[in-house]
Amino acid sequence: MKLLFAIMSDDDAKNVSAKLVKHHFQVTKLSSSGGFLKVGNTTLLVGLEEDKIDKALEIIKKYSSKREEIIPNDLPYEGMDIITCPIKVQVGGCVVFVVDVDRFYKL
Ligand code: 2BA
Repeated sequence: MKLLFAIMSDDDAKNVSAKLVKHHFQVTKLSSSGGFLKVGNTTLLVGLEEDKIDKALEIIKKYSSKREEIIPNDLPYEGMDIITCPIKVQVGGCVVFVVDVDRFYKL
């Protein structure tokens, strides 16, 4: 058995967790925060058999990898109405550790 730790943004974690559960993975969500930025993130724990790792990684990658999104950006100009100027921002990104599980009990 393996244990997968996946650290990602809170927003992506909601989606990833729902998709993993839909594919019959068991998931535990932990509230965490990065030591460097000190910003909140989410760590998902997934206990799974080795032959399911690729499927879990595929789902995690699909819903949390780094991507660009266009967001509206309101620019107030003096004497004019607010102008909405969309900008590209980078969102998402996930760090994954896969470790061996020595023993697994449900007591
Ligand atoms: P990432 O490397 O994508 O890491 C995102 C978050 O994943 C980290 O948040 C941390 O919560 C976790 N993480 C990454 N690698 C880890 C590891 N080896 N062990 C345990 N947890 C790990 P933050 O610590 O807030 O870091 C946010 C971003 O700041 C990092 O993005 C990286 O681009 C940068 N960074 C982190 N530590 C740095 C450092 N010492 N010097 C320069 N940049 C750093």
